[in-house]
Amino acid sequence: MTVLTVEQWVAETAKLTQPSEIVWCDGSSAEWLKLTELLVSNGTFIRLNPELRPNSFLARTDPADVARVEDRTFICSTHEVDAGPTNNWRDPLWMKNLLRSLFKGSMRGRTMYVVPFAMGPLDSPQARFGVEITDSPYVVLSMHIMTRVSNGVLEKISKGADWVPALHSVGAPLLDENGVQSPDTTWPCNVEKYIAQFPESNEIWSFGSGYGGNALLGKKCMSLRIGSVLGRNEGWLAEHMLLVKLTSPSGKNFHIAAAFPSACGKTNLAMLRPTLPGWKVATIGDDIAWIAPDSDGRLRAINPEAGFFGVAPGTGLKTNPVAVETMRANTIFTNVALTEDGDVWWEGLTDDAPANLIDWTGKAWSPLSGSPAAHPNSRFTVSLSQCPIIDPEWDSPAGVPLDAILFGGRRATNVPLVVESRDWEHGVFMGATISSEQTAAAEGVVGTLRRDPFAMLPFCGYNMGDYWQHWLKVGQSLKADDLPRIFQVNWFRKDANGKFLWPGFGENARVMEWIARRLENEVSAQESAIGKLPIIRDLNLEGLAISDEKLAEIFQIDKAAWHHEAELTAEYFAKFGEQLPAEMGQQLELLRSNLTKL
Ligand code: GTP
Ligand code: SPV
Ligand code: MN
Repeated sequence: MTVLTVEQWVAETAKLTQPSEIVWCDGSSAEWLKLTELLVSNGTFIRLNPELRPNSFLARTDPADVARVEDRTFICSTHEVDAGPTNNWRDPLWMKNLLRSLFKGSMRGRTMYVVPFAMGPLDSPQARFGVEITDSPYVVLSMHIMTRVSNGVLEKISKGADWVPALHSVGAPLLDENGVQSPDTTWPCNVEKYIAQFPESNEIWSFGSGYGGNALLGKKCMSLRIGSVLGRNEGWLAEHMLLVKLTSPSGKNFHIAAAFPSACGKTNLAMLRPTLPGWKVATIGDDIAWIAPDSDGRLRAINPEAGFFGVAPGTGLKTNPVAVETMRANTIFTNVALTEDGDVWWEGLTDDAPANLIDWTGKAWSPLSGSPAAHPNSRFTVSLSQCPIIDPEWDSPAGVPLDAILFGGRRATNVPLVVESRDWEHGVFMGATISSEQTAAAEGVVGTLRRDPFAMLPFCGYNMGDYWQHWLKVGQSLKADDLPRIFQVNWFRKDANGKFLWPGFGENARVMEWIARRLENEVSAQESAIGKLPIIRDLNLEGLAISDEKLAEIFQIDKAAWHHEAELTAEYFAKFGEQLPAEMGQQLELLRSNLTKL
């Protein structure tokens, strides 16, 4: 709950940050035109060839500002236990003092933009409002795409709606306190970075980075870190999940949400083009879902976002043709390579790189350069409305009823292609125990296995143990038959030579079909130590060249490896102390006793 009016907050912030100008944004196309022209003229944007990629731009960041900075992300609750063992905690007063000193004069010589935005359709009962103050026009344009920016938001706020003040500065003033000017760069940022959430006052302060989730504050900061706390207080769930409608050949619809860690396949599954005849997928969301019980006692979900901020590398006509079609125009590309004819390229867009590329750092590139042409976390930012398979209900204020929830990660070993939970509690255990190989979406060593419960490790705004408890509580408050069924999937299991066992992408439709048939009770499953596995003959493998040996390997449950996994889970759970729900301990005991029976 904010005590200040928007105007008061803006005035107070301007006094602190001392911008040369204040601009109130309305999300209009005139504003888009003006700011894109500004960024082209100051060199932050390169306008792409309008004949190949109309109204689209390439931005190259500072090489030290290319991903979310998890080490610099803080949950500032009064008590450390409320942030929990998986978050970086700082005392809110201490953090505010520090941030005030950093923000002091941080916008000198720059324009301060005030961006009112809605997460969710403006009139949805599930929508939430925010106002981002930023000194980055790149952020304003990205917010145009990713959220619903409009004056309607200010109207809602003036009529009493709650709102989240979200303050952002790249931390690179152009004038010092004596008015001495320093030259601007094409990607201003600061070596010192702070992404601070205040879950007790619903505030966000972000300093020093202009990139992605660090700077587009409606996304991870508000929709997940602050959102998860609002959800706990109010009885709903804010999740790092894609959302799709799957339609069977007979026309039956299934709404499915899936939580996979960053860069583990959400956008790809959200835009799945099934290889199975007759099956269809329609996209509703690719990164965030807000899920709440409705008056019929079912869980309904909305996608609070309005755009995609998708991983570019690996996105090509073979893997994700829908994404390629979506970004045909009106797209901001960040840190991809530039082609000779003024278009974009990245590893995986085509099999071979075009000649004479300029890499993401602005240097001439060839396949012999020894480094990728596009940064591994390079991204495209584009409106959901441009997706050729967007579901008409993506904008529905009431959201969609959920039939199934999937948990997944990037696991070279152990975790089978698909396994169904026995019940909600077991499903929560599956979510709580996800581990995944680290990707380039965050700073850190790519490839190391880390726990990423519910794919929310970097995004949960409170104690993860309490978050599991909240999930259990939501399940207990509804009838078991009305709850979505929970599955675990893994597209990334590898053979002894390090090659993926499963072809993935469009072929994941085969797993989705099995899930749909389970929801319809058309097929049975076999009980195993870790949950319900498919009976192989029930998987639709028509037209897929995969050997029986490979298939067996994809579903193999290695007793020793799982015993080890259970040991690691016990160690992990111990970190949560009293916050670990008893049910999670019981599920672990059940797993252990199942394993001894193998
Ligand atoms: P965030 O936007 O960071 O939250 O990522 P995301 O979960 O949406 O991941 P995305 O779909 O963008 O995929 C990330 C990377 O994984 C891309 O390089 C994809 O090509 C690759 N990928 C996605 N699905 C599959 C799959 O089924 N199999 C394999 N082998 N790779 C996949
Ligand atoms: C993720 O890292 O999960 C993303 C990209 O979706 S960012 O918006 O930077 O968080
Ligand atoms: Mn994400």
